[in-house]
Amino acid sequence: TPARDLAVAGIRTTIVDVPTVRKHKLSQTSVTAQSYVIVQARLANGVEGIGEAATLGGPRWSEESVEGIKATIDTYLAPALIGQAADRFVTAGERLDAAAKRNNAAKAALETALFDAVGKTLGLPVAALLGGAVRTRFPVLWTLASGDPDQEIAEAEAKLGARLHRTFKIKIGAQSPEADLARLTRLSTALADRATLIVDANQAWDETVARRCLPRLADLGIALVEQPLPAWNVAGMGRLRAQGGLPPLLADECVFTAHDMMGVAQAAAADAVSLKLVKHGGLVGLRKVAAVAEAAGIGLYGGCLLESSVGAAAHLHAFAGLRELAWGCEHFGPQILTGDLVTEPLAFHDFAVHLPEGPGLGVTLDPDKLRHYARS
Ligand code: MUC
Ligand code: MG
Repeated sequence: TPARDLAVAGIRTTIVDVPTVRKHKLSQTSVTAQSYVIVQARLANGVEGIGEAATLGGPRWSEESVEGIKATIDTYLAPALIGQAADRFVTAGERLDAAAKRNNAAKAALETALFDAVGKTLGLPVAALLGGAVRTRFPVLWTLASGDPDQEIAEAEAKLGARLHRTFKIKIGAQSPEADLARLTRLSTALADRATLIVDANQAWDETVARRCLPRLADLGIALVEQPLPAWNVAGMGRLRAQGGLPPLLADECVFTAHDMMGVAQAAAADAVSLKLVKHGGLVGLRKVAAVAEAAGIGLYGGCLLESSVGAAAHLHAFAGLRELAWGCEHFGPQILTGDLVTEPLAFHDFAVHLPEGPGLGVTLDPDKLRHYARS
């Protein structure tokens, strides 16, 4: 087989469960292990590319679960790519969309594996395939989500001391707004002069609660509020922003597609958008959403779903070529896992996560670790 034969020859999917260092509590779910589907795509030239579909607490953050992702890839999506040229990313995306509606995390994992395989074949990083890297270091935040303020303050102190993180995202909405405000008051008193604090409500509040609580978050110096309202209530986010005197709002679950992004722009419903492969269906889709946001003057934030170094590397390659990434990124995922899936996990130092070097994603799947964390 010629070394440049980029036809997709085979696709393998593996469900893995990797325990986290502590319980991670969101408004709608809590996890003690992160579950992913790892995709291995083999080309006719023998090169293998990898990708990852992340979930958070089963089908509760979005509608996709690892069980559903694996079944959809094996039954519908992989057959649409077999025999196709791996470097025709847009055509591959079209074929995936024809084979299955939505299923964005599944599609993103497949497209990532194609990018990795093509990059490895050509000796180019994925960022180069996407137009070239503007940056190789990304300021990275840490999420405080145990729900116990004493533990959260101690955790933040340790991260500050180790020069790993100085922006913290606090997960709210699992308890009453009053209880969260008391917790945030404690955190901001302990940390505010040394750290930037943002919050993520994961859709927990309604418009009335948000109207009452957002000014108090502004008083506490909270720099950004992520998805305070349900994903459907884009108009409500627009009304909140029109009220003024509130922290900037970050759109997360309300923006999956470029069309969603356009709707948020038209409703003036967000100051920034969280970009994630699981929402946008791949690196090409992520860059499309980013382009719509840029056109509307909406800032870019490098979002995550607690990916391992595989999925995090894919995001960094997609973020690397953005002209502006005003809000930095949150790819702390590799650091919250008790183990990783690659031979050399992503590097974290000086308050940043660093773009791995080398062709493709720049990370190598460790077969022993894959076997170790694979669901039996
Ligand atoms: C989310 O909604 O942003 C990302 C970081 C984190 O702690 O939770 C996720 C999902
Ligand atoms: Mg969020």
